[in-house]
Amino acid sequence: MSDCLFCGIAEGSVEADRVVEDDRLVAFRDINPQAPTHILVIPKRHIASARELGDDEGPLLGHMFAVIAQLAADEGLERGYRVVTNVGPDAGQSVDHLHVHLLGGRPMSWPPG
Ligand code: DGP
Repeated sequence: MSDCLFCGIAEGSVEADRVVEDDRLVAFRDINPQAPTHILVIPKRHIASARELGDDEGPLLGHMFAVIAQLAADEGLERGYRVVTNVGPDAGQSVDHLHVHLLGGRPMSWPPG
């Protein structure tokens, strides 16, 4: 989508601090980090949110989570990490392109705010 910020990052027309890229996804550091490690993992293909996911996206999601596990290892998050995807305004989704937050490097409380 031409007016989608994260499509711009996926295409390379918008700058980001990329940590991983392959044919299906890009991972980059969040511009407003909420933890010592705060990385966003996005599919290159435009998907508005997790609400739009179905069985066909199973392989893509498995790949995203495998990359997240590798990123967590690379970042030294042996004590654990949190994986979040916000869907819709009540959850605080501010960019309408599926993104999974990888947060770690500090203890986190539950429930989230
Ligand atoms: P969410 O609130 O779940 O939609 O998360 C969107 C995240 O995207 C938020 O944590 C800030 C981040 N973000 C927004 N614009 C940019 C940007 O231009 N570059 C980067 N690296 N992150 C961004």
